[in-house]
Amino acid sequence: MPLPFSSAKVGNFSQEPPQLDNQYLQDTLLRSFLKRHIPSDVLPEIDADLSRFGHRVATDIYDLHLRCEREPPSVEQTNAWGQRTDRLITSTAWRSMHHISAEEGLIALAYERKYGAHSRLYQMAKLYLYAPSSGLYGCPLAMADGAAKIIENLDGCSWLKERAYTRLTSRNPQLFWTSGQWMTEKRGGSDVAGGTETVAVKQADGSYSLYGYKWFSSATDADMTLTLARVVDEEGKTTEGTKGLSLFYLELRDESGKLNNIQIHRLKNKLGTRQLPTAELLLYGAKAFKVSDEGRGVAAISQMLTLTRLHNSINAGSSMRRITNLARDYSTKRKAFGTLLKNYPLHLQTLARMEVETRGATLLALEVARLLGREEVGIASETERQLLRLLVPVMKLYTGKQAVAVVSEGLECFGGQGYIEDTGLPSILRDAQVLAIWEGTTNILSLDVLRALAKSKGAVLQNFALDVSSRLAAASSNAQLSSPSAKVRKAVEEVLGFAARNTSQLEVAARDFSYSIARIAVGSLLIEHAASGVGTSQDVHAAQKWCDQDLTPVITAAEASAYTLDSISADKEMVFDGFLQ
Ligand code: UCC
Ligand code: FAD
Repeated sequence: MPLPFSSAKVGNFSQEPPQLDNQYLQDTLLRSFLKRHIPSDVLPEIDADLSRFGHRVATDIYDLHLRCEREPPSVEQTNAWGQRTDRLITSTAWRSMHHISAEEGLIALAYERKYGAHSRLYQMAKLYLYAPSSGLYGCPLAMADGAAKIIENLDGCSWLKERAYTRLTSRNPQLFWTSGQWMTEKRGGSDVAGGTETVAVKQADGSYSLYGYKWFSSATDADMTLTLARVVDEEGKTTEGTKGLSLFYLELRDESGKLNNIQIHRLKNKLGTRQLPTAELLLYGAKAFKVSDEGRGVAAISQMLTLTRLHNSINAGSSMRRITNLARDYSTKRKAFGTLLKNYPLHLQTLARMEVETRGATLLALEVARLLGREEVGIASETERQLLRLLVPVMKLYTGKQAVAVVSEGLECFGGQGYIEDTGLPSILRDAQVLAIWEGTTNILSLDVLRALAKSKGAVLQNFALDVSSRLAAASSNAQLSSPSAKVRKAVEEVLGFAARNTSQLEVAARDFSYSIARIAVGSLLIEHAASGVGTSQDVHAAQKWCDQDLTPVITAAEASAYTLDSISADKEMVFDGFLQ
């Protein structure tokens, strides 16, 4: 006799979900890069810390990360009596990230310099593990790091070093501060000089009162910020353009938590990074202190940009790593047409392409971290300093875009599940999309590459070519790497030749040119790594595959004629074809 009740039938099958294992122990590239560069007497200590942390980012920290996404911040502008409160409400998970960041020394590691030039690389390796489990807390950390860098290098200003630098670099969660970076206003975030309307009025005590509207301010729960404004002179006038901008330090709240003449106008309603409170802020007399020479604001904040752009690329590489690891694991659990996905050569090829892109982006970011570490302790050569200046925008523009492509491909590896919110997968793509936009868009960074070229009067390109050549020389005795090396050499010749022949077209070619530099840089790094003492047959394969699939420099793929006035005019006709206004 049938039972009167039964539970709904949903079938007997349920898919085993993808699993996160220790993210450090799984990461052969990260580990071998550290082994290659960190002296053997200190490596075990660093290795032990990263192994422990690699487990945390897959367990307790990952749980907090998911909670940050589920419990986004909000703002209470007024209380029940209509009084203005501007109270920013963040989740306990988000606030736990603050504690973890301090305790794990995620900023401190770089400034304690316990491991000299290797300290920066160690910090970035740790952030690489943290980023995809950080609930976007990597964003305030990036800005805190950039602010610490600026303050550390200030001439004098001992009060600020005492007050802010010690907190930004503290391991004590109660003392630890994060920073904002307010550059963007309504008129412009790329053209900061054209966009900044904020003015600074000098006060009798030497401080300034800032009046303006900051259009994007991420991590509004930060303790301090660095921002740009125009000093009002005695006649009440300001100077237009870059020369009118100075850099200011301000604290967001006083000891009692009251905002410093700042109103949180609204929180941005964003595609991704929803864990992160990004606000529009009205400054109506915020008390601030000038920390650059007058008119040197952009040059002064560019040190911060170097740091935040490196964080951006570390995030880009690690989001690619995260999705690739998850997709790889899933391929061992999901069956289609009677067998596991990993058994299909076509699926494996997709994973392999993602893997190569991930390795390339990661290697480029780690190399920049290594160079920065050398620069910070004063042992970088002039060539290395120039290389760093060139590679920062190249790295940021390339890895930001690749992250979107690889993460998008990664979601497809899960089929329909890749599109389902509570798998935790779609947010990886949403959050990756911002990596190409903030901290300078792809085009703006391409133009920054040209700025670096101009500043060095072209010497940086020659140094880049020499650097590539010396990396390839290390692979000369490895027959398996001779064909990839030849491809890189040819690409260098073509790209440098193009730059020399087409100086007047470089602005239009800037993006393709920068991509070409990125591809050559990554190719040479993969080859060098494969040829080094830590290189494995997988590293050799990755170098070969990169040079086959990615190396063709964009700049030579398109004819130089693509950048002429005629071609631009034809592009314009086509783009505006049918445009009605
Ligand atoms: O988006 C933002 C925060 C997001 C949250 C944080 C995320 C961190 C990652 C975390 C991952 C989870 S903050 C906003 C970021 N905004 C930008 O990146 C601005 C984009 N625009 C640019 O970068 C432009 O190129 C500007 C604003 C720098 C261009 O301004 P100007 O006024 O045209 O600049 P000039 O006149 O060319 O340069 C002024 C001075 C020069 O120095 P001098 O006078 O000594 O010759 C330049 O050489 O600044 C110097 N300079 C630089 N120096 C300019 N850019 C650089 C640079 N990149 N490095 C060194
Ligand atoms: P625009 O400058 O208007 O650019 C629009 C388009 O034009 C872009 O594609 C750009 O590449 C292109 N373009 C512009 N000029 C040129 C040119 N000369 N040649 C070719 N192409 C060009 N900013 C802060 O200061 N602090 C923050 O904390 C912060 N947080 C952010 C958080 C999020 C989630 C987002 C999305 C943005 C944040 N920003 C922040 C702002 C961000 O830095 C800017 O949005 C970004 O720099 C671009 O500026 P814009 O929006 O004014 O774009």
